[in-house]
Amino acid sequence: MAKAFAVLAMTLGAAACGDRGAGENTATYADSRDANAPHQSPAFAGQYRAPLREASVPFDVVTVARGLDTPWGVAFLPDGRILVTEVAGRLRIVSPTGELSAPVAGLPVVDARGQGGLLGLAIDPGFATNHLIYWSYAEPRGGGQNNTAVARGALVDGVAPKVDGVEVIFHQGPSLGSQAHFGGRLVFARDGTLFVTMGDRSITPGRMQAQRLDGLLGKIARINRDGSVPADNPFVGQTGVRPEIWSYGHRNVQAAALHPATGELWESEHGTRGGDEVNVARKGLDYGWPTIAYGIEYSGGAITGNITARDGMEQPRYYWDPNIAPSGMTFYTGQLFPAWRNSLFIGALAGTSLVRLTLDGDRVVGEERLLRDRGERIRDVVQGPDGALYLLTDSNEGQLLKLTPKTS
Ligand SMILES: [Ca+2]
Repeated sequence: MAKAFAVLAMTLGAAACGDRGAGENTATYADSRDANAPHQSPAFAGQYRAPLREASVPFDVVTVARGLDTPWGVAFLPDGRILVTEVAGRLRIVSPTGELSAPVAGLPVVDARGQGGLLGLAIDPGFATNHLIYWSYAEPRGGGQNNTAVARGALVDGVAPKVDGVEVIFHQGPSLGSQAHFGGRLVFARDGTLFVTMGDRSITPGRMQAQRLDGLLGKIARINRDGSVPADNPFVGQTGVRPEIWSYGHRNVQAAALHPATGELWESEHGTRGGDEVNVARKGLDYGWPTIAYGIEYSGGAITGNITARDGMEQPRYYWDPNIAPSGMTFYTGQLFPAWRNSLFIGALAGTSLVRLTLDGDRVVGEERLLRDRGERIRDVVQGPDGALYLLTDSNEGQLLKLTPKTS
């Protein structure tokens, strides 16, 4: 192993950081738990266990809405109302004062077993005139099979809200009989194309397709608003390759956001035990899963070839061991919390906290865990038009929370 790491470190042109076990000052890291894979070394300094950097910003946690049954995605309409998905298949409109609408009618049936259900949301950049919204979901395909899908429709307001003209614009293929790893975040790029994050479906037949370009398992896709393929996607025109693919080698991407300065797509994905990652998902690149990975199998033991780096495969910008289980992310750009500007916020499920990463370019230089005292799984985080941070708690008694500057 030592020889393999030395060769890989040279190949990468990056100095290995050495054994992070002995001598590490864990008191300066945000997580005091032991690593699952202490034998592994990061590929570059700062890729792992960034120093604890607490901004010590005082804030209040305000409950905007409660009584949400396992909410998953949250998005703001231009008028300040809030859309929230509940995994069982219900889409709710939340007023600024916290009233929940009746479920929005007209959505396709979802497969809500396991990690499936109604998932992510995006609002059309032209919503003010076309009223189009987009949602991702686990799509039942018969015989217990399913896949991630994306639909869109025009939101029609009223006492009984509905979506009109619904079209399913994207189907992940192939379908598999699995109830896990649906990905599900939707992010509009600046050019108006739509990124769709997906997973490898967890089971071995899916995992082994994350490196294959003839299917959409373990990929991030980029599509036009009508579901067609942008002509400048990286694999357009190649025989036997799905042209929707933007990047590949992903395990399960449940967090994604555009960097406010560069416009690039950042994502955070679930690894195995000790391998959650932050990546900058760039055009046509391979993010390694399952050939390279940090951490170990959940069942114990090494992943695939037990290597963490290989030529031609991208290193994560950052990884966690032990896991946080990342879901939902946003770059903070608002005025309410100047000390948090340009931080990357990520919801943590297993980590039951809100992770704040301090960045220097595409390097993570500090980490802080907020809301730890509440002990809640955080499923999504977005910045509201008022500059507050809005969070969903992952629970069958879920809440929409808002962080605002402390008033007393
Ligand atoms: Ca990776």
